Amino acid sequence: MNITALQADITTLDVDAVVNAANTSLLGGGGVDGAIHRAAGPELLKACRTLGGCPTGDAKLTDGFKLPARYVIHTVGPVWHGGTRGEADQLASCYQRSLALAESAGARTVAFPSISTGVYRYPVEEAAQIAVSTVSQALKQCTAVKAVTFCCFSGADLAVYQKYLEQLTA
Ligand code: AR6
Repeated sequence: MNITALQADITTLDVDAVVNAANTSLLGGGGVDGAIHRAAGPELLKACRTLGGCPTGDAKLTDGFKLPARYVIHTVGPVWHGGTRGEADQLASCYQRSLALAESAGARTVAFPSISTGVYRYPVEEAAQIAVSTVSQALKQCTAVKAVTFCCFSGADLAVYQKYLEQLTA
């Protein structure tokens, strides 16, 4: 299948583009954002400073600098407020906008972290379901992007993503 999940540190992945779960400032933070900035080096922050931030649900592209990945796609997931403030649509939009940017950059392989499910507290079950269904739909419109990986940090998250991926093929 062209959509898979694995357990890894996303900064180590040899893919064309890694997606960063950033905040609206795009100026760095903790979690996967911190890890990506540390691994990419200070040039990444310099590049991000020129972008003027990013609204929730949207995405912006930079080079990957010292990362194995050629590009970083910075997207801003929603903060979880119980699910009644449009979080699901915003999260789906992160995956759609990120894939659209990957497609226009000509990236063939893309890795996503589990957007919003850390500091932003989105429940992983709901988030994984949205991630898998949105990516499987959006990939049908892609010609450049050939493969997407969900890069899970924990084994527990990986099990959830695997479950929804299996349902796709069932
Ligand atoms: N590789 C892959 N996944 C990771 C890594 C890594 N190196 N490190 C953490 N994760 P989070 P959010 C997982 O909190 O919820 C930042 O401060 C983590 O276990 O990184 O979207 C930003 O600047 C979780 O499953 O992102 C924002 O302010 C997932 O990545 C805010 O956090 C997302 O957790 C964004 O919060």
